[in-house]
Amino acid sequence: MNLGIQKVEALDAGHFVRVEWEDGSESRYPCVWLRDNCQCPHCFLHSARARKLVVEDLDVNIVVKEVSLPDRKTISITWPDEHASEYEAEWLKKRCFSEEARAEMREHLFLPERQYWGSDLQLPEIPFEEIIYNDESACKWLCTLKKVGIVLLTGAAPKQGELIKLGHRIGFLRLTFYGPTWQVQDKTDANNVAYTTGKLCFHTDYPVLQHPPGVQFLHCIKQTAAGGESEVVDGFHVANKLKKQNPQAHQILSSTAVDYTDIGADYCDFAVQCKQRIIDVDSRGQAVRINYNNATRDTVFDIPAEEVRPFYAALKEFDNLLNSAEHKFTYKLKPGDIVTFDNWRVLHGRQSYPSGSEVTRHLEGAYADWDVVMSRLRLLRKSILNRD
Ligand code: OGA
Ligand code: NM2
Ligand code: ZN
Ligand code: ZN
Repeated sequence: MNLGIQKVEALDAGHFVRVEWEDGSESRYPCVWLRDNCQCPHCFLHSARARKLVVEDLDVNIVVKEVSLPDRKTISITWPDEHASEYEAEWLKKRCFSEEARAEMREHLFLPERQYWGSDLQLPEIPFEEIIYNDESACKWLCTLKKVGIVLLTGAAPKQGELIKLGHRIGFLRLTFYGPTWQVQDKTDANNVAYTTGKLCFHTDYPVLQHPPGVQFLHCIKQTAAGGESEVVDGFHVANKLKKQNPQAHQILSSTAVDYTDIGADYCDFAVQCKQRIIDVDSRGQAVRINYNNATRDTVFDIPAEEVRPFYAALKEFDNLLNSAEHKFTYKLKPGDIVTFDNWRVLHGRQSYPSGSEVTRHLEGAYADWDVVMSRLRLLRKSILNRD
């Protein structure tokens, strides 16, 4: 693990430093990067783990004046202006520029591994108590949430307030216009279709926000006897299927900016507008976020008239795939269940249920940002690994 260095030399007229490790492998570091990342107190503020050196003071053509190996765990560089830098072997090894080393670091930092699923989903379950009191369980919860996109927490108290506890466990919840947490139940003059007894087709929450919530929690407090079943579908898996089946439809949905609107009052009054692509893709065309709520899709549609019908045709194709028996998974929440899911990836819906004068169904909901969730995951993983 803690590999030492057996040789160090300057290469390419001093533009690179080559490190030879004790196992015979090598790493090459560009000098401009080494100078930029000098760890001395003049260049780096250790209390903040942050760079003090400014780009203005960085010479992009810098070369080393002298490089040496005072011991097998450190390399020493003197720069042309006599500034001196030291770099530790372990620190350098982690930052090696080889394809493999960068892939390893990328995986460590971002856990990009994904398990796609369809109707065969084995909904992962963990007791709520365990993730609150046990770091291994909390880490397992968040890793699975990242990899699979959905985890059911069981055995929470069937009363409001459990999601506040979950918020404290990760750090903090995401406040929106619907409040810090929100009550999904039949309401008179509902300010959102979710607050009725009607069916909710597959959707992601809140595409009307520029940065939609990454993670959603739904805590079942009361469940109706008839109806009210939940449905989920893996949006990334279906987006891949659509790309294979109908590349043109995928192209339209990943390039058309769709208008969303949400106007009303709740936590405070609001008039939110946003443009989102229904399938948001990265530079390689891989889906990174689904932004789809048919209820809040605006009547305003800011595209040329000729493009409208092809858009609807593409949307219908995607919607059909989402709803196919092969892709969707159906379950019914019980009081005390908290479903936690990736709101950028997993689309969710619910069956309608009978309306009446009494409240027969009540979920408490909340959002969190992926930044907060991933931050907690990294910290939990670190504390678990360093324990023994
Ligand atoms: C929502 C929602 C699901 C449910 O409130 O956005 O999707 O089961 N609710 O009521
Ligand atoms: N609620 C559940 O995009 C949406 O309007 C999703 C949000 C009302 C907080 C519903
Ligand atoms: Zn320095
Ligand atoms: Zn929803």
